[in-house]
Amino acid sequence: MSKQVDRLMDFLQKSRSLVVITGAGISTKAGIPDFRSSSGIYRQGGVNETLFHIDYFRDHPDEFYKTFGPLYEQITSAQPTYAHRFLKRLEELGRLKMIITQNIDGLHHKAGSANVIEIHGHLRQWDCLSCRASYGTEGWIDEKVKKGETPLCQGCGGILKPHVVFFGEYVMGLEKAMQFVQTADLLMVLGSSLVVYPVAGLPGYRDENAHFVILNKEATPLDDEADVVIHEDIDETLQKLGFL
Ligand code: CNA
Repeated sequence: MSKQVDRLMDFLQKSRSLVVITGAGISTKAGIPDFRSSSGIYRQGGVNETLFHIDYFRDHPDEFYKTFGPLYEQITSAQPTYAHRFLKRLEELGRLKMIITQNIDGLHHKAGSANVIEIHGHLRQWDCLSCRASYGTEGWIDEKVKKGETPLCQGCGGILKPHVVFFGEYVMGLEKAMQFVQTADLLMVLGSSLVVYPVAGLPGYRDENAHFVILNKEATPLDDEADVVIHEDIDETLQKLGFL
């Protein structure tokens, strides 16, 4: 094992209060592209940050759903990766206190993790922009969205919006996330470019004695602050630790 992996193992064995921040990179092995890496959604053409801005959604819901349909299909059929299962195991062992995820794919839930803050929301709920009614993912909503069609509220005919945080909207659970970061003796970031705020600012709230680890294929703006940085595939790194 490399020195960095040895150190990570040591931190994990000693930690009693681990908090993990996850980003799109933890789910690429499940077949869901991230946003910013070389094979990410932004490099595929046709999709950019505008599509995920709340103003665009309000003004062009049909265009949004047309582009989002195939991505939704990809996300909802994906299965948890080794890393998702690894985190669930650490929770079972009583070591992992909280996962703070930027992902909307629900894969931590699918893996069975209970302590998850989904700071950018999720796709298990749909909210009417007009009358504020909420729906779980019912068959008819699922079918429509997969076909690239706009789901409408059964009560008032308003546009249904997935319960996710678009650019230009407030994130969910930030206060709670900050509190968990402050109590961590080990803070790990898995698969995030650490450029999207406010999540990119969360590591700044860690205790000065906490260890800080970043596992991400590409460099991040916080690499210099971390005790361990490994620029490799997350699953391959975690498999070397042998917890599962
Ligand atoms: P990002 O900015 O796309 O960064 C992802 C990072 O992960 C990149 O730096 C990659 O180098 C790295 N990466 C990709 N695959 C791997 C791998 N197998 N092993 C190690 N590192 C890898 O994504 P962030 O999460 O930082 O940005 C936040 C956005 C992206 C949030 O708003 C998310 O909601 C949004 N997003 C979510 C999903 C999802 O739910 N799965 C998918 C795409 C985008």
